[in-house]
Amino acid sequence: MSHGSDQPAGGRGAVKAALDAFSEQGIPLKVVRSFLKANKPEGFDCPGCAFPDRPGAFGPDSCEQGQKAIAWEMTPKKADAAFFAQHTLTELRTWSNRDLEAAGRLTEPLRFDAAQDRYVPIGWGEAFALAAEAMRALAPERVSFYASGRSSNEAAFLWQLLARAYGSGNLPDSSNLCHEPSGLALKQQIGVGKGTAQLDDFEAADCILVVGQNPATNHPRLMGTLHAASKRGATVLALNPIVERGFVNFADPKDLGEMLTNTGRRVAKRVVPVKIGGDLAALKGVAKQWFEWEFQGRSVFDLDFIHTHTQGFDALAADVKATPWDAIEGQSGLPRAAIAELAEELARAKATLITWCMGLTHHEHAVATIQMLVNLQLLRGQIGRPGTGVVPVRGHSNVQGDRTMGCTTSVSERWLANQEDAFPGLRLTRAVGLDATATAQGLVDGSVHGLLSLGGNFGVAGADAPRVLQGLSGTAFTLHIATKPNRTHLHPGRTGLLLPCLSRTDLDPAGPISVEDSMSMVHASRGIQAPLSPLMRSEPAIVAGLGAALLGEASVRWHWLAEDHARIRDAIERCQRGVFDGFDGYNAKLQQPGGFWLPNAAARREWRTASGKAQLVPQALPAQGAVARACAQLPQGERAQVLTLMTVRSHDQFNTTVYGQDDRYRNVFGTRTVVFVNEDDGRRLGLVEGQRVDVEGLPIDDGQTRWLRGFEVRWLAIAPGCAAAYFPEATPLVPLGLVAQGARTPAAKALPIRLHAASE
Ligand SMILES: Nc1nc2c(c(=O)[nH]1)N[C@H]1C(S)=C(S)[C@@H](COP(=O)(O)OP(=O)(O)OC[C@H]3O[C@@H](n4cnc5c(=O)[nH]c(N)nc54)[C@H](O)[C@@H]3O)O[C@H]1N2
Ligand SMILES: Nc1nc2c(c(=O)[nH]1)N[C@H]1C(S)=C(S)[C@@H](COP(=O)(O)OP(=O)(O)OC[C@H]3O[C@@H](n4cnc5c(=O)[nH]c(N)nc54)[C@H](O)[C@@H]3O)O[C@H]1N2
Ligand SMILES: [Mo]
Repeated sequence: MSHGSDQPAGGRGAVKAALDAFSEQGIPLKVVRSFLKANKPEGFDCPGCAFPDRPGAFGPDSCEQGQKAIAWEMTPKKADAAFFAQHTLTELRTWSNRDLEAAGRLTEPLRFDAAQDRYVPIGWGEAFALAAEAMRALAPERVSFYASGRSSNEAAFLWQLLARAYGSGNLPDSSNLCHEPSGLALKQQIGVGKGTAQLDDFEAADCILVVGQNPATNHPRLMGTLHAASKRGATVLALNPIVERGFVNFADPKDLGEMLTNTGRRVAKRVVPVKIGGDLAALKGVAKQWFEWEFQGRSVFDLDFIHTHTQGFDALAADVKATPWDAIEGQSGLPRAAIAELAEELARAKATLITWCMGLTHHEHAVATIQMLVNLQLLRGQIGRPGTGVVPVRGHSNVQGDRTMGCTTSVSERWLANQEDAFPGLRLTRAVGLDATATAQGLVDGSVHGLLSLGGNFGVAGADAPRVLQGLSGTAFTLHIATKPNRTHLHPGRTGLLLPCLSRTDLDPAGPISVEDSMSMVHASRGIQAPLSPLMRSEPAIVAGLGAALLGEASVRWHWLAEDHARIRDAIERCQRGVFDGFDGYNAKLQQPGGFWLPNAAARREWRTASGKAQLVPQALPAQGAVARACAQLPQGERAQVLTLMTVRSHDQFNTTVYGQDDRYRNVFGTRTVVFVNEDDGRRLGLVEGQRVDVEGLPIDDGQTRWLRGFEVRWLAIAPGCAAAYFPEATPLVPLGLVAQGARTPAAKALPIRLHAASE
């Protein structure tokens, strides 16, 4: 094999993969230079992820997955009326996720024709009139407005305005499926639901702990930052059931020496192989070790900080003390010595950053785990100083901005009142509506009658995909604003519209849009390529067209606003007063290279919590997780067969957009229907590598067994008892009711499974 397991993550392989993506899409090399504009002040915001830019950096401050996203967006291929005339929806439903999106960009508005079982062309005016008619026939509280995190602040602002003015508070978003637990945990503890660090902090930290995250695959720009940190002598640590290759062998595509020799270096000093779902125990173990050292006279805590800035120390101390080591070892899967080593590394550091991603949030006890992680930072005063902080690394490039713009079920009264003042005569509903899980449940039980989506692939991205898709087909109304066809679009309601929008790379006559990254930097983004068809419209223009048709222009001058994005920003500035700081002079500040930072009170050690202090919160170890509950239903003798499965990503996909079938970093080529297990577990269970198996998802609470058929077994360096398969292929295993407590994010990373020799 040319791509052996000794190849570094990143490096030449990453550059080649990115270039291949452009040539596969038939994009000439001169256009490839356009990606040099990605994440530059004069260019477009990379649609790849939400990790911030290095201001003023020279060269392609982008990465393999960003470049793939750009190549797929800039493709000359069209999924136009001719394409849809050739294929019925019944036929398209047999296509793979990859083939659907590989069909190309949507270029004209389409309407579902049930008699033909096809999408057929419709004019924009007619489409808006049809939508307005369908929506007027529905009760607004039965209609949901989903937002995936790729859109702009401007589109997101109009989206939530439209939903609430129509009378629906149902604003599910991809954050419900993603970092919801992080926002919730942080808001309660430090008063703001966002990360506290900035990019400079990565240069000042002497220790960076990366928890439940695979940055080589999913945030290559963070990987470059970690690589640089380790090179200057900072300690990088990972807590992860998989020894992901990027941690142990990574070559930075921007490091000429490493590129010439194609050699990587070890980035993480330690990869601590915690059991899936065992992080709360592991982090609590670190706290317990620190308390023991303090008790023995070694100074680990920042007592001044604890005294001045926190509340809850005694309760946390009592809780940690009462938690026995054997419970910590059992749940984390880590021997005490490994926990002590981690505790030692962190205790030694003067400035520690902790980042995390889906490995923490996709669990029933996600909020508790994140709070334990924040407890660790608070105990040592590691928030609000250079080189310190808590960093939930967001996924979608503007998912944080969507939230700031009010695309969420519950917002402040001030935000709503400001909008009513800004648009005289406007009335917005105060209803706290349905989130993503509630919307999916409503689609399954028939209580949600309409779904509109601003991007995303709602039917596939949530839990229990087959049932949700079936529910969508039974609705009265669906409307999707999208760049590419996907599976959700193939399940239209009785009235079904599919509307093609411009993307980040497309030139937009209404001027630049703006986005907010994971570290609260708001900056402008301008497209560079003429749209593939004059019939494509910007997202704000589509939302405005819908608003005008449904609600008229008396209060909100929808069309006037959408003609110039600066007008929408003026409205946002006005509505943000007293809501989120930092939007004064929005249009002017957007001209600054790199944009502007939305101040974060916690980063200044101002705690906007009820007590005015940062909260140390005791967290009991989870008593009966999903795997334990499922095992309890099995005869004693069969319990040892059960593995805990997590759904993960490869570098050859962006969520449900599958670019290709390879995962170089896990030695998988040409397939995605694989299930990874530890070799010892595999042999114990009588499996051989390469064998075909059926994956049995054990019933959790709802009595339903779920199956994946014909998956291939692969060995991987993964903690004992753990297994992994790719999202979205393994999504049918995720039960709709299994969610993070409090946040209701699907718990897609701790599924009890058994493997059986394939039935056919
Ligand atoms: N190439 C690419 N980039 C992406 C995306 C993509 O699909 N493709 N998606 C974007 C989005 S929306 C997001 S949210 C991010 C996702 O970024 P990640 O969170 O890095 O994505 P996942 O592949 O879901 O990775 C989960 C990681 O957590 C680990 N993990 C799973 N369960 C546990 C656990 O219980 N404990 C611990 N400690 N670790 C665990 C897995 O081993 C894996 O390394 O990436 C963004 N960037
Ligand atoms: N089992 C399992 N399920 C998961 C996860 C997991 O790890 N495991 N991860 C979860 C996470 S973290 C997330 S964020 C969600 C993601 O859920 P979503 O955001 O709903 O899904 P995506 O796959 O990102 O959406 C892709 C679609 O967005 C559209 N699109 C792309 N760019 C644009 C644009 O610029 N504008 C518009 N209007 N449309 C655009 C295209 O039509 C494309 O088909 O999935 C979640 N689901
Ligand atoms: Mo995400």
